[in-house]
Amino acid sequence: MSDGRIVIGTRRYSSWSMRGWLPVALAGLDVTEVVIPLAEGETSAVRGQTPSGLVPYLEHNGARIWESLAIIEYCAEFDQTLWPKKRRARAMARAAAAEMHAGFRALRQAMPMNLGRDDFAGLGQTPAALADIARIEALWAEAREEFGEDGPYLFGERFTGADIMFAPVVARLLTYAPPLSETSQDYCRAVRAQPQVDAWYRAAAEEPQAWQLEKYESVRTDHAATA
Ligand SMILES: N[C@@H](CCC(=O)N[C@@H](CS)C(=O)NCC(=O)O)C(=O)O
Repeated sequence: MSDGRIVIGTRRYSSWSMRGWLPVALAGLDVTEVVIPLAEGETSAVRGQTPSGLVPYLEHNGARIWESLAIIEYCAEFDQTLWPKKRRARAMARAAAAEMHAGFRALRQAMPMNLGRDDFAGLGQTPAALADIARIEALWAEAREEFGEDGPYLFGERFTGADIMFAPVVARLLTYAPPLSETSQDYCRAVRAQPQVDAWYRAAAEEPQAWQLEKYESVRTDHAATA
């Protein structure tokens, strides 16, 4: 018998689920996975199934944790490498993760996560989304410059809570392909190749076609990049 369960939505689309599932996988918690396919329109398939009516949601040995960032913090109690060892780096990693959790709404709206499309390149580039991307690139460059010397991730060798929070952003940047610096492109490649991220992509590719939703498969083309 497992120690609990992690409730997630459709992997292809659910960026917050990815942020909750990755730390559980990295910390090696023994929980059963429950996938609730997200629904079309305004209907919620999740309401009533978790305390907040949202995914991800973790139950583990009697602890009940909703909110992806709280799940990362919970998992970091079992795997302390989920935050950098040095206090200054840990402070920045937490600030970066919190900034992601609270913001970048324009990017999230213009470029919804879709792990299965290779024909969205150039779409979604609203001025506000590009401004979010500029801030994200500045933050990534600062972390890489100051703390990233011993590995490919934001704080070096270990894939931390900050990388977890940005993994679905990386997924969006790979799908929508806005212009990025070399540093950002290298970082995106490293995150995509990270074993647990790759496992998430592979499981997403196995999801039934019936789970695909029009609202995420049709992206507004009026914000396509001009040549
Ligand atoms: N702040 C929450 C956001 C969770 C969230 O918005 N999850 C979305 C899926 S990505 C959801 O459950 N939506 C309900 C639905 O689509 O029915 C967190 O960090 O976990």
